[in-house]
Amino acid sequence: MAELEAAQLGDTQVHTRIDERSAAFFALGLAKASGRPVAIFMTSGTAVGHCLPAVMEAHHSNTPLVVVSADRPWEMLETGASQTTRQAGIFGSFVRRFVDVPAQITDIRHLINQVQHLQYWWSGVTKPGPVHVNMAFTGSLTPHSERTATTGELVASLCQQGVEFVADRQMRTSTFVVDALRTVVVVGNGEPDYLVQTLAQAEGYVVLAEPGTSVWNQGYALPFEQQLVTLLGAEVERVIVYGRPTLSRPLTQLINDGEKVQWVVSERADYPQLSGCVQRVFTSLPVLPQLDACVHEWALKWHETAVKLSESYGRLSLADGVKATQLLVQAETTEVVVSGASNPVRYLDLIGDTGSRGMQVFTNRGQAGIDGTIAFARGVQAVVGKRVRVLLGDVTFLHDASSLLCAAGQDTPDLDIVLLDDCGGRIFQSLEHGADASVEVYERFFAMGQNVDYRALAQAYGWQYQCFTGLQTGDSQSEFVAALEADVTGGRILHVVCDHADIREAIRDLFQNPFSENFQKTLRVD
Ligand SMILES: Cc1ncc(C[n+]2csc(CCOP(=O)(O)OP(=O)(O)O)c2C)c(N)n1
Repeated sequence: MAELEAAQLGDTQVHTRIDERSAAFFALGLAKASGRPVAIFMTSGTAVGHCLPAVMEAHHSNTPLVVVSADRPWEMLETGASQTTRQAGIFGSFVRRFVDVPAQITDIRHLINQVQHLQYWWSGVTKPGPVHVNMAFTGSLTPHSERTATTGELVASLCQQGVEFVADRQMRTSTFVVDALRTVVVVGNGEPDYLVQTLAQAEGYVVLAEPGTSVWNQGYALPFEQQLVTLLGAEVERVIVYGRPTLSRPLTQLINDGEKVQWVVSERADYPQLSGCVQRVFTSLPVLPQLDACVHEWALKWHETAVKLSESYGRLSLADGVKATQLLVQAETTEVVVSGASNPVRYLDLIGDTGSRGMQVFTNRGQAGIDGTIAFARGVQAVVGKRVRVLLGDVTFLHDASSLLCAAGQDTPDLDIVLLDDCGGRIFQSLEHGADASVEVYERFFAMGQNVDYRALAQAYGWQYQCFTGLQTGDSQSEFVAALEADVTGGRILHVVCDHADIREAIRDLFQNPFSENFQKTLRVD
């Protein structure tokens, strides 16, 4: 119990028992009678197993029980070390959530963040239930060991409600006053259905959204979200997150910045927050505060910067893949786009067309996998019944090439597969991997470019095929645009050969301040 003694317990009471089964049922009684969560702490081994009956009861009766079990570090498991067994997941589906805490924690905020996510289960916004936290320890847990301090943090964060969870019924009674916080709304995939209507009525808010969200598709978001956050993010005072943004580092940093007021709108326990700095989680759409006129003015600056970026990008030498994406989006004939993961969806984001033409973009951002993209697009095409354009990298294409298959006697679908062929996975080239690995290591283990005759492959599956090289030249661009505008039926593979040598620099150029002299110098003079 040393950790409990060390913790900031507030008005939390501590009881002791010698039998874990009895302790767990005692805790259950406390929790049921008080309606408040009760934590039970025990050593490793069979001690944990003794909690199962009480956990089962807590599950079926929606009682907030928090089982905190001590464990040995992973290297001692399954080695014959004393008092070790398989504690991970021991309660199976009887707990709402299981957290396995390693012996070494590099940043205590991560532990606090996990506890804050657990608090969802006893916040009152959903049916409560038991959770299990399994904590590994190296050495003995003495009153003054380093790990005791960590456990103290765990206990302290269990004792405080770090996040305010706001449910629908609470919202109706609470009225927001006008406030003057410079606010950015960030929308990721999995956003609520009626968000567009909410944002249509919200004035003075800067709205940023990832491609594929309803807000992006319907043109409600500012273009160039990554660039804008990089340039102006420091001025933001409040962030409101809808859905699960996953696409870019600037946005990830913004929504995890503890210096800003952070609100999340999510009905899920795994609401997006990595660093434990969220203050409020709304489990249904909140009525947004009205913003003071000075905030409206501040938001105008974001709009002006977006316009400036848009003007400048028309004159910037874009990398082949980015250029192809831009031409694809600008083509009047592009109505529905399926974007593969990796760079293509980021190119869509970077080039800044927010789909104001009503272009519809579909992405699979739930897991951001590169798998199944062609099959997925065929599914989308079968529903929308018009030509669908798929934007994907070569590895993504090859991963799912077998989905080009059509049954005997069946026509290929009305699908344009725009294959950005930069000979392998190039996303890592613009990240640390690219900077750290030698060219040989990068090509072999990260890029993994394959030797493929795409023309022959297209022919084998009965798809039409066109190849475009040197997209930097006007001729090649016109050829590509002509292909996009052609009146055709059936499936086509539009193979764009991309030069990837300077991709890192080309992407970095997109992040310059459009008002700076330096940036102006990088523009093409027509
Ligand atoms: C199923 C699956 N396997 C592996 C990954 C990891 N991964 C992310 S991006 C990427 C490379 C994709 O290469 P490519 O399709 O050529 O696109 P590029 O990076 O060149 O834009 C890989 C392997 C993943 N996201 N999904």
